[in-house]
Amino acid sequence: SPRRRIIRLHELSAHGPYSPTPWILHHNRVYDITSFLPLHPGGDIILRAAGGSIDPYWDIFSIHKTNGAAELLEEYYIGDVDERDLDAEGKVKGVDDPFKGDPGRDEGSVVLNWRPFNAESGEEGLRAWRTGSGVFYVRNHFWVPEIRSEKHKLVVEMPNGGEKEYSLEDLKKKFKEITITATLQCSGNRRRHMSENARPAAGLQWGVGAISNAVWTGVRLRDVLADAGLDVDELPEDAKHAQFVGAEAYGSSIPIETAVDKRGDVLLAYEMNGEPLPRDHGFPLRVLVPGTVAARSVKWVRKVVVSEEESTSQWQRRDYKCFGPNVKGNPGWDEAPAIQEMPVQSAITGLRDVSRESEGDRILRQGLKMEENWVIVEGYAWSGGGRKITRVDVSADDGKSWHQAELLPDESLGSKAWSWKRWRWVIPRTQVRSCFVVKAADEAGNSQPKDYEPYWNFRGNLTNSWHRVENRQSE
Ligand code: MTE
Ligand code: MO
Repeated sequence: SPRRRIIRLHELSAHGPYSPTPWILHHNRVYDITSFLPLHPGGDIILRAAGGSIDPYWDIFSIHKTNGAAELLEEYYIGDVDERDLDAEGKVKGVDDPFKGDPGRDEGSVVLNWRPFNAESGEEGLRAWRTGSGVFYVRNHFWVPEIRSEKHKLVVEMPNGGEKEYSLEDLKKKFKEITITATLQCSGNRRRHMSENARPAAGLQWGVGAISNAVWTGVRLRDVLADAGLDVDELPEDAKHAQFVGAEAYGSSIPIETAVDKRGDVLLAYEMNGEPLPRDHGFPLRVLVPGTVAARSVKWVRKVVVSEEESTSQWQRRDYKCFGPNVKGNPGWDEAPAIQEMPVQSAITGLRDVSRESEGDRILRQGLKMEENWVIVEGYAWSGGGRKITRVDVSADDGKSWHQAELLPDESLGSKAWSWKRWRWVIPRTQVRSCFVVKAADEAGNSQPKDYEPYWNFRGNLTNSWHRVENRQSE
């Protein structure tokens, strides 16, 4: 059995993320993970715990509690924490809480998880074309990094290894400021509908609210890459991807063509809805890739790498991929492409009954017959790649007959249709038969599938089958 050493906490903390011999703590036991590092399936992220306890991180990456990680660690055991560093209950003193610096949150969003924070825009939030920052959905994989904007540096690395550094001031001074409106949608939006209508799919069970629309201001990534030395019009052979590295542990990449597209509007954004980015949305700087799955819009971005390879992060190589409905467990990860542009999507976000009594309603003033009761059905429609929504088909009899919803005017900005379309349908109560259904079409003629099962995938990504809502009369 291994020789047992007694180790002080200050000794442990000297073996932190930058030490050539990183150690970690699990309960009261210390492990030297130097030789384990290249074997860790999750890569370098384990170093975040180096010099301290791994336990709060296993609370986040809960797979470690069931996959035998603790037994595996035993091979690297070197000793126990000195009793002087234990509290009265025998627990190690001052174990770090990774979430202790997270910001306070507005009420109004629908919280799925607190640590890390994941919340949908609630029904109120989803009603407006421009989502208020406080109710814009949040998808954090980790804690929210604490960054001083005046200290923040963005490093841009070229394929030959050359680097250039920009402060926020540099970015604002040097490059033309751009403002666009764009919808962000998580690849898991509406996953719950897939779980309910087909089979349970792994991941956060989002309803219709893992999508929101805001105004974004920043500078073009294209301009910054050009300044850092990339020939953006005559791309060199070894420039195939733009990788983004977040200040916590997250990262992903997009094809370089998307990054330098003149009409692609890919931004390094520092403002949301006319204010500095809120901390949950990437303060002080995030990537904004309109028309592309939101997983590529890396928050708290600290590095951009132009490379021949995609990001090696699990969010590029694993999680955000789609497979056939027969595939489970151990798919050919590398054969499936990372999700980039998104398919056409729509959903019902509100059902309201209006009657003679609801006099103030604009709809009634527009000349609907006062004798009847009406149902207002409303929602969003959006497509990836900047493809315009051309039609929203709605039904009040579970898809037997269809009508055209009204596409509402809005103030979208940018080179393409990056923002969702709000739509509305007003139908007499007496004509409502069974389920309300919505499906949309985009300018490429893409539409949404009817059923869920043929599109079920075990990660529950890209759910876009017809959204059905039970006919219920509101009180
Ligand atoms: N960037 C970092 N650094 N960390 C993250 O956890 N989550 C990604 C993306 N960028 C994430 C990130 C995912 S999966 C989504 S859906 C969007 O951010 C969510 O952006 P939002 O929280 O501003 O709505
Ligand atoms: Mo996401």
